Amino acid sequence: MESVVFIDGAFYLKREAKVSVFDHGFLYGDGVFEGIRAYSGRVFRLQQHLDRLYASAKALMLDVPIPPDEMADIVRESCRRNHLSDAYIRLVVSRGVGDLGLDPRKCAKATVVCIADAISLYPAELYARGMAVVTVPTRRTGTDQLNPRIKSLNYLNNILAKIEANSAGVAEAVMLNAEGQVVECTGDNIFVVRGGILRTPPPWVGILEGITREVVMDIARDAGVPVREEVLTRFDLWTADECFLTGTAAEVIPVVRCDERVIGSGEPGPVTVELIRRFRAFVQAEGTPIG
Ligand code: PXG
Repeated sequence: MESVVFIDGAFYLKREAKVSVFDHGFLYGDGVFEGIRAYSGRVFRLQQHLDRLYASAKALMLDVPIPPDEMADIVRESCRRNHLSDAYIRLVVSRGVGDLGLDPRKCAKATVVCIADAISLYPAELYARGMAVVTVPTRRTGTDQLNPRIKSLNYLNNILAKIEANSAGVAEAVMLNAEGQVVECTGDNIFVVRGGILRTPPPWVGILEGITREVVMDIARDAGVPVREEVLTRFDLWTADECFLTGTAAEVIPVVRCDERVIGSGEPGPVTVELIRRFRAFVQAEGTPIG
């Protein structure tokens, strides 16, 4: 059965789900988005994703033409119509249709899209054995530039970083800020464990404050693992006992090599394995029912 996609108030068959070439999301990357998961019939952290979406839109002075409670219904309805109880949901709000000038005032109304699709999981082997990453030359945009807290449609720095990881033959790129501090990966936050303490870069170095990151910090504290938000350098990655990434798509995924240095034992460490186990249980235990 063909899936359906919500665009501006109606559902369209996937092959007919199209937006205008004059949409400034397409012409300029002018817009915001969210990637959300549903597990076993419940949308995980829906309110937090909506809060971040509306905050990103506000920062760009982008009026979302649908209030948050209706947006929540659209997300749930998208899952229902596509008969999905486990889903990857993409919400996009773009500036809308305008002319060829970049002035957003020419765009009368924002375009709202909701796609609910089957989740394509990373290979189980990556979780069991861990992945390799490299630090890359392309920097994460600074907080004084395109603020990384805005989850915008402009991901070109991250895409360049991904290309650099591809060239190095590894699965992910670790991005640094202008000072060379560790920020995050192209679509995931990063953590290290050393001496039993979990460390992750603080918001001010220029991260997207990941919803999975927050959940994992809470889970770790509940498990009795001390958690610190601290500036990390490449040295801290190379000399960590354990390392992992967090994100809506990847969940919690171990990292066992960085810049050709073996991390810890070269296998996913005990804290990482325990947090993966707890995270998987946690996502099944809460969420907004799809209905
Ligand atoms: N950092 C960045 C730059 C991100 O884009 C995260 C961290 C993790 O945030 P959450 O809230 O998901 O824990 C993201 C996540 C994907 C994909 O399909 C994910 C993101 C962006 C684009 C694609 O893997 N964002």
